[in-house]
Amino acid sequence: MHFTTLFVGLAAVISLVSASPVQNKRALAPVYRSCQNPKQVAMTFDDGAPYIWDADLQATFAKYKAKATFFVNGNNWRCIYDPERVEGMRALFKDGHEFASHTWSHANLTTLAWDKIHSEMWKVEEALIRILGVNPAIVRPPYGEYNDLVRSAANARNQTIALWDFDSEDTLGRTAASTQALYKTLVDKKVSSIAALNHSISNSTVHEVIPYALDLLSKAGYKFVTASECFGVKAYQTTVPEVNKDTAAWKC
Ligand SMILES: *[C@@H]1O[C@H](CO)[C@@H](O)[C@H](O)[C@H]1NC(C)=O
Ligand SMILES: *[C@@H]1O[C@H](CO)[C@@H](O)[C@H](O)[C@H]1NC(C)=O
Ligand SMILES: *[C@@H]1O[C@H](CO)[C@@H](O)[C@H](O)[C@H]1NC(C)=O
Ligand SMILES: CC(=O)N[C@H]1CO[C@H](CO)[C@@H](O)[C@@H]1O
Ligand SMILES: [Zn+2]
Repeated sequence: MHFTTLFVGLAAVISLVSASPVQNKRALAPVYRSCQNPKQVAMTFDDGAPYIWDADLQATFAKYKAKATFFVNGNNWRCIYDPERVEGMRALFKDGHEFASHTWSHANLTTLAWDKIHSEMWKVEEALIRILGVNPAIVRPPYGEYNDLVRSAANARNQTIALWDFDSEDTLGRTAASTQALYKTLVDKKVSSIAALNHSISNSTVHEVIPYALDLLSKAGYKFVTASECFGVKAYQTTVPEVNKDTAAWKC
């Protein structure tokens, strides 16, 4: 019995040692789906942010002293360089909300070649550096679709991949009431922690579901955390002074 355990243990050590040079050749970014600690909830918003309801979302979160995370696209529902969107993002950022990459145009990264993946990733990083002065350390691939090429591209860019473990399904044509019911079921199940996916481009998400969900979750004793706190990673690789200068180049 002891020999078996020892043997398995040794075998594991040996395979770790021999696997590491191979891994280094083409290291893959880690993929996170769930918070590291119990009673945490990360409310994350994709696709919009910037979108037209950001200020309303900001006010709702302020009521609960809660922080959200925005996985932004550069050019999806709106252009990230639209002056109103720039202003909205800066206001959220100043309030302590977190920003991460959702890539430039919401393409399915698993269909793209290496260079195109990098360009989808870089263009939105450049926008966040220009607008907020931060280079994100977290990327969420559109549709949650990734393969090893995407993981190695993220790793080469010093980024981790963040997914979710609760989909509020607000893009699937649900009514606000049925999305609220999904949150209710989740809280009733007393799940340990929650990394929730929502879409800030949905009117009913922003105005009906989120106020309900924040109330429910805070009463159930969950602590609202950003994606980086939830997954236990850094939010940003570097922070640089805001680069507000040459805005003529800020185009979608
Ligand atoms: C993304 O592309 C892969 C590979 O072609 C495909 O299997 C998958 O269904 C696509 N996902 C979406 C959401 O379009
Ligand atoms: C958004 O939803 C609210 C109700 O929650 C409604 O009053 C408003 O007209 C909607 N706005 C748009 C642009 O659909
Ligand atoms: C990589 O990102 C981390 C934060 O996640 C940062 O501390 C580190 O400086 C970055 N490394 C490089 C080479 O940019
Ligand atoms: C815009 C977007 O990413 N929509 C996705 C949201 O999540 C649902 C469920 O995972 C997907 O079906 C949508 O494509
Ligand atoms: Zn998306």
